[in-house]
Amino acid sequence: MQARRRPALVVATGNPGKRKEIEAALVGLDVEVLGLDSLGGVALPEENGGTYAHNALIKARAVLDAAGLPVLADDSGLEVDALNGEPGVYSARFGGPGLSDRQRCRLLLERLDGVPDPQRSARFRAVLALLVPGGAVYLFEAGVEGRIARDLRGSGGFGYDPVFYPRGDDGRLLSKTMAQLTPEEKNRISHRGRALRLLRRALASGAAALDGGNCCQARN
Ligand code: ITT
Repeated sequence: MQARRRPALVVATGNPGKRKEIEAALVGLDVEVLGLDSLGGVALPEENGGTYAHNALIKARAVLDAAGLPVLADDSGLEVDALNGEPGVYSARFGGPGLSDRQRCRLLLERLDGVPDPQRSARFRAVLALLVPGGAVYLFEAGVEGRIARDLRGSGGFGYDPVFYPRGDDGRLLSKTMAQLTPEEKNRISHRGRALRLLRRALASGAAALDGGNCCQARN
């Protein structure tokens, strides 16, 4: 009897921090998780959509067209209320190209200079797009509320984690930034962790399938 091959799932991201978090959250699922590096040079297209969902779909579609395999893409960002929701979908490009994560964090703190704590509210949002050959499209969206710090704290995670104090499930502000949490702690409360749990639930219940289906949208 031939052994059944596990279905493949390509994680369409060039961000190593995201990739690590997504792979950790998919452990135990009956899928073979592949990175873009295993596809031999598939490049992500320019993200010119105006929403996280649009950009996640742009990335997933390009990789599905190139690889012909189920694809999972993440588009996410940090929305700062005192900056009218910026940087939002432009989070990766905030301050222009060539800046490091830490330089972007510092730029954000400069832009918030003089803004008092109660007005430093912000949230991370993530949309995951799962595209399956044959046309099925699934979107999973989640967020985490929090507050922008006054300086950088911690060295875990990536991106804006050192300047973001998240709120826990009870709504209370944590005393650690996202970069001071362990990967497991971050995953439990983060936008991406929550969206990935929606995805896991959909795959486990059969509401989403890597070999067909229609479409669905789940929010948290
Ligand atoms: P890919 O498009 O290749 O997946 P990217 O980093 O360009 O990688 P996005 O376009 O979705 O991804 O940009 C999201 C940016 O938002 C990311 O670069 C970070 O600056 C920020 N961000 C998203 N999730 C974050 C998280 O969990 N912690 C810290 N910053 C995060």
